[in-house]
Amino acid sequence: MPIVSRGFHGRARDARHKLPPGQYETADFPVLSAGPTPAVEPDEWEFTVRTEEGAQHTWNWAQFMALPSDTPTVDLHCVTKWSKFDTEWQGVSLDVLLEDVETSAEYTLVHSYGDYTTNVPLEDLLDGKAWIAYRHDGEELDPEHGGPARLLVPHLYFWKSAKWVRGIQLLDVEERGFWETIGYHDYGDPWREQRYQGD
Ligand SMILES: Nc1nc2c(c(=O)[nH]1)N[C@H]1C(S)=C(S)[C@@H](COP(=O)(O)O)O[C@H]1N2
Ligand SMILES: [Mo]
Repeated sequence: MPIVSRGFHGRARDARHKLPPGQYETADFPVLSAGPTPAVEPDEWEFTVRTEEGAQHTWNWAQFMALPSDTPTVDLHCVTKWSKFDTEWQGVSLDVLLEDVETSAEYTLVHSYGDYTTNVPLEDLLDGKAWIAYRHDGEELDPEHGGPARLLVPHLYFWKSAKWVRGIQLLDVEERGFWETIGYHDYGDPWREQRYQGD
């Protein structure tokens, strides 16, 4: 009988999870912010979708809370090489927020309070792939992790999941965000290890 280490079979999640190339698993939830945590109170929070034609759709916190929400459980993959499995969120699907928005744009630039930006193709925000999340692990989203609300787009490297999100700008021509401008990949697929421009 072959000798198989207990750990190999012992972890139920091995059946469901794989690590993208170059990543390691952590149980921690590291905080990675390029600047200070902006103080954004829900009663001053607004989320705006601006189309390539200049039309604006804005939700305040009460309107946003009244939208139907999902409770996705997802794996996170940060470009600094940590991955975290089975994180639990509550948020509004971008499908809901973009439902009545008329656009033929292919690109988006996501904007945060505090001026962080990141570019994501529109199709990567649709079809159940992205949320504006406002709860994590059964609690209100911690300000350090992006509260009151952050983008959650877990199939791309975690820098695409903009914390303190305040809006999405729809664009016909791609514009690079904060990290993409200084050398990180425009798309950022962890499974293809697209860390830097040219990967
Ligand atoms: N507004 C804003 N969003 C951001 C960042 C940031 O610096 N500012 N950092 C990104 C990076 S590089 C990562 S890995 C994740 C980290 O999220 P966390 O601090 O909740 O782990 O947020 C992303 N979203
Ligand atoms: Mo990151």
